[in-house]
Amino acid sequence: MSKARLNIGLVGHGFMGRAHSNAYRKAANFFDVPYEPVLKAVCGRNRRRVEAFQQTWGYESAETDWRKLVERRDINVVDVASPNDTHAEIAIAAAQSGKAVLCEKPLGRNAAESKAIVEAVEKAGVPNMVWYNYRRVPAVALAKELISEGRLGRIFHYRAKFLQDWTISKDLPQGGEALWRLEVQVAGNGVAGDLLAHCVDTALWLNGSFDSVIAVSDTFIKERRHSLTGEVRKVGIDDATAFLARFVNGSLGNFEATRYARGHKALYTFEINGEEASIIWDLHDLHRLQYFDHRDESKLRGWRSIHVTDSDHPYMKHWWVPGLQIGYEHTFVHQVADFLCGLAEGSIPGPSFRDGLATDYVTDAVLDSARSGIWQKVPTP
Ligand code: SOE
Repeated sequence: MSKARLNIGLVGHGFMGRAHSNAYRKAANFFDVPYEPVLKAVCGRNRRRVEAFQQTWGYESAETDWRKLVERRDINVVDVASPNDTHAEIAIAAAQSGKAVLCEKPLGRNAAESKAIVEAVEKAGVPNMVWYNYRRVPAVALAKELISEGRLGRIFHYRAKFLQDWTISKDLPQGGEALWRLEVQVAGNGVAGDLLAHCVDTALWLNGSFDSVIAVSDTFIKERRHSLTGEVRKVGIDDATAFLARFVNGSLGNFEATRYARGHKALYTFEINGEEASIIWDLHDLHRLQYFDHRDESKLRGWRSIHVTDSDHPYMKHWWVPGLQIGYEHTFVHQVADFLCGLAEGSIPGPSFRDGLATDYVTDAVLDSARSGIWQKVPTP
């Protein structure tokens, strides 16, 4: 029996546009989903480039004005994968047009913007989800299962870092296509929203709400040339930000993100220490979960390196035979599959836009604390 079709309108066709498009194409092949996503339209400002993307990925049409895409009656889902400064306007307009809305992380450039987006989708009552994809790495989902089963016992510590090194050169310009993440007006902030936000979203999911934070932050390169205008401008983003946290469950958090850790390209790791057991996960070895259980017989006790590829591990029965790994792009496929199932069941799994707002409350509090030098309470959304 043929499945109901769900027409996708994608705004933005950079790195994330590719990751999302690949996921729409694969989800119905590997998962028993109730809808078939149809690549109906892609939107980008440059006609030649958006049409090239349309051809490569098999979209039925291309638009150069996102407003036209949002108004189209044949679009069911608007996927916002454009730079951060466009998220609020497009997501709010899409909600007001009654579309389901998916949005790349971070939801807004700050919590105020995210709050407006949340209000719009909740007022319109439309399904919504933020692309915090690391929740859907099978090993991270397994960590969630182990914690939910109470295997770690009382949690004492949550430690996470996301390290990169691609902005160390002082000659790297800011702004423009591939470099908008360095321009504060477009990105909102630097590593706080781009990298720490991933650590915070995972932590909220695995360890619950934050109570308060205290942070340090710096901008190592103070001025950069703008890639489009050539003008040398002050850099407004945070290059490196670290913070300590108190969680509502009483555990202590320790977080760091930087683009100045020479040698590290995307080292996202977290470690959780509980009374009974601990877990460690590392994006560079994303199919493994390290697990230590103090209740094991003492002569055999030690860190287990679980190869998360078995059919009873999260998501894995949909892929290959046990022992064969999957990777980064599959996290987006999982997100689409979960979204489609949630749509049919009338309950979209997280992270919702309200969850995205919770992350932005934390990153705003972190940046406030870095400025003030004092502990900041984290509001609950
Ligand atoms: C930045 O380099 C970046 O691409 C982030 O924007 C992504 O969210 C992260 O997953 C990988 O790094």
